[in-house]
Amino acid sequence: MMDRLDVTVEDLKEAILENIKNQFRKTIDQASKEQIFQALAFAVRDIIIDQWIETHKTYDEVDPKTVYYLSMEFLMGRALGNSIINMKVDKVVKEVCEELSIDLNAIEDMEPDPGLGNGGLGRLAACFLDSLSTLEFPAYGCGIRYRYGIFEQKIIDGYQVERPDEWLKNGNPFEVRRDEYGVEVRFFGDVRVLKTPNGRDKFIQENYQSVKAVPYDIPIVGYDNNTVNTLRLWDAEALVKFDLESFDRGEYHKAVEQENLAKSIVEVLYPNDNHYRGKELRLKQQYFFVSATVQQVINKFKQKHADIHELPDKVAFHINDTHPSLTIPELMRILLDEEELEWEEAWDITTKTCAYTNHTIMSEALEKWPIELLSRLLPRIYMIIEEINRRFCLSLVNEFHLDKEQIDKMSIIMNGQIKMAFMCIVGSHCVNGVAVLHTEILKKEELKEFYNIYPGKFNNKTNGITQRRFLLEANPKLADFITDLIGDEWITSLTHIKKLDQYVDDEQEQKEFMKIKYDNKVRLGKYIKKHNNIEVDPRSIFDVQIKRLHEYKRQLMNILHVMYLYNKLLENPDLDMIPRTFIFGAKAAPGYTRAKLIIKLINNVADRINNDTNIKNKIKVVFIENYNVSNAEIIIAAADVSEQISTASKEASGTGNMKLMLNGAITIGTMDGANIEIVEEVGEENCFIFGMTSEEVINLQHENSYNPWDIYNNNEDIRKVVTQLINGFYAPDDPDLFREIYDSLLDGYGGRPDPYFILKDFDSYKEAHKKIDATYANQRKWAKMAMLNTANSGKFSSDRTILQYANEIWKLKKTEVIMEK
Ligand code: 26Y
Repeated sequence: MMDRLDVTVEDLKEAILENIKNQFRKTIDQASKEQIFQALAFAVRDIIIDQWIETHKTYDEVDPKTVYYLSMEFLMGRALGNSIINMKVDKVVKEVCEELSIDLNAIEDMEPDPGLGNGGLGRLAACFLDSLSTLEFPAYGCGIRYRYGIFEQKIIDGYQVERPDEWLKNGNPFEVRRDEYGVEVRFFGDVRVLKTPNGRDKFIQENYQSVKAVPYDIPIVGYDNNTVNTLRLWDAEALVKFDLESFDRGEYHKAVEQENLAKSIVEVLYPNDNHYRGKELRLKQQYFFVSATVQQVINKFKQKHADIHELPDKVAFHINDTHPSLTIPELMRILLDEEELEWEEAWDITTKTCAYTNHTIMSEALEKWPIELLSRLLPRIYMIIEEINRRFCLSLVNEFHLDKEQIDKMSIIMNGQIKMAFMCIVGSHCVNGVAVLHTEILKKEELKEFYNIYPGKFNNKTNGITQRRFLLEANPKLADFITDLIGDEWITSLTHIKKLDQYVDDEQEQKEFMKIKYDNKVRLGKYIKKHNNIEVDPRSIFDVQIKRLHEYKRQLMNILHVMYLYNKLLENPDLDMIPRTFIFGAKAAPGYTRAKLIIKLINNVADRINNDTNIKNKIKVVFIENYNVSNAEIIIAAADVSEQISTASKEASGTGNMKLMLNGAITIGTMDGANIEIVEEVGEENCFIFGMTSEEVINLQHENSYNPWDIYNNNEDIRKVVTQLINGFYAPDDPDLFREIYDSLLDGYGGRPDPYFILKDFDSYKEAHKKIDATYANQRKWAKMAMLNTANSGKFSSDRTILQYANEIWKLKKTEVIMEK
């Protein structure tokens, strides 16, 4: 067996120098940091390639069942550092860098952060790929090679400004174009029905427009094994090349049309998170990568297998939220129209092959495509969806004996719209939520009608995160500390981290743990000084809320509490409190005006407080520009407090909560999403829990009895803070700037009170913060609690999650890759 550690310092050094010479005609002293990055990245890729080839040779021989994880988003983060760690060549790379006087951190910073996702859903997909490779499961991630990922956020005068994310500007050393797997994807046109001699209808799409889908493969390196799976991102090209030949044949128009269609489809990631908009281009994107994936998988399957009925034994399609839901009718189309199966057999194969994960219960995030749009863009697919629905509704009558009212509620097609979540439930053998509470709400509230008829389909798979990126790579000091104490099994088996329990009362280890946190705070402090030009004190409590900006996540409640504390300090500058640094990182969807105004509010509050010398630096507020995976790694390692404060019932799971816990931050949170399971693991006494429960929220919603004005009138602290939104305190030049936020708290939702219950939860949030202050004053107690958080995070590894998916949904077998010498 060839060991990866066979990579020698000499070999790697030579590879880097050769790359610099051949690609840039330079010596290392002449090369720029960017060029050294390219040279190192290509050298690392060369090490990966042999294992990548061997992995697929093994898959070819063993022919194992493979999962295709279809997702519109993969929020991968940088590849170089992660590949180095997973290949276990980090020591060799460090030595080479020392010998060549390369500053590895500075070189790693040259890599653009591939941001092909918005937030939690996209990052989850990336963690899953890491775990699939590490656990040696055969898998592909399938998505879109967007030219532009999530926008780059600039803060100008306190406002969010979006800039294009040109992540491919200097090429991508980690991708390989695979021309030979290109397939055609068709849009628009009409469907002609032909009667064949055997009486079967044949469906022919005519007058369509098409594009060519071409895959780019990116290696996903497993940790300390030989498995390298593939993230396959589809690019679009014109099928008819814009050349003289077609020009001569008068196909000029067609060529231009195809070019435009192709270019537009893969142009940009939609920056909306949890907010649906029925845009034609987004539907094109969805069908484009789904159709390319399904076609290519079927082609590959048929090269090895004569009987298409065996597809579910070899292939699992996983539908990550409804965005790739067209997998279901596309697979039906191929089985019916190309493989010429009967409906029943095609349906049996499709439902056995597909599984679906729901990531949200908020109605504004649910995809519903207008019939007019879908049937025009994808005429044959629409016919199939209609037939799926016709048969489904028929079964509701005949099998489940439901009445018309009940059927109307469940019909996939209703009021001119197609409800994609319903189609996913009907067309999959398995439907899962992403945390226990979320799954229970799906079963008992949002999807109860479906749960009643298909109870066996529903199950929970609590989310997880990869400890390799979010501890081993992001927090090397803590990782070494843990490994020195308990060994390194936690890297591939996170439950072992529980062994830290025996040290939580040990004063020496507590001090060491806190020293590491302090060092990480110094590191973040430098980042903040450089990017925000704000001095922060690493001895203050670093209180962190990092996630997409959304009203349900309640960044507004956090900043209102900061405003409240500031008022207390203005009244009494000697107020006894431990200095606090409030750190925010959040992108708002560009069209989400209120979310953007909350960013402006945070920045105005920051400006005023950070520059007020009267309060003796007791509070600092920092808004980190352009929150992404790379700066998350730095922030998470440095956090003392993890803000997980969504209105209970609204956050499906959350995964940032897990990353912060793993790194020894203590949660201030509501009983929502996976917070509930975090509390279960670490104990309520080691978190700061506050606020209404999901039951209370749901009841209050039903009763419709919430009156924020009562709170406003009876609570002086709250009244003062809320009034400061409209009296110019934070916007002297434009006192009405934040009026819309003021209205939203009191009666701004079209006359309905704030559905996120910010004022209702405010007092208990405030009390929880007081407890944080008191607890931190006792450093030994804090250290113990923080260490207990790390020690009890074992459940939240994506390895555990993926093992459950693989065993219970996909039925995959571990397929070990052995390298020939
Ligand atoms: C329809 C479209 C605009 C849309 C685009 C993105 C809808 C939803 C999304 C993204 C949703 C998302 O990120 N959901 C999050 O998924 C995480 C992983 O399961 C959860 O931890 C988190 O609670 C949930 O908000």
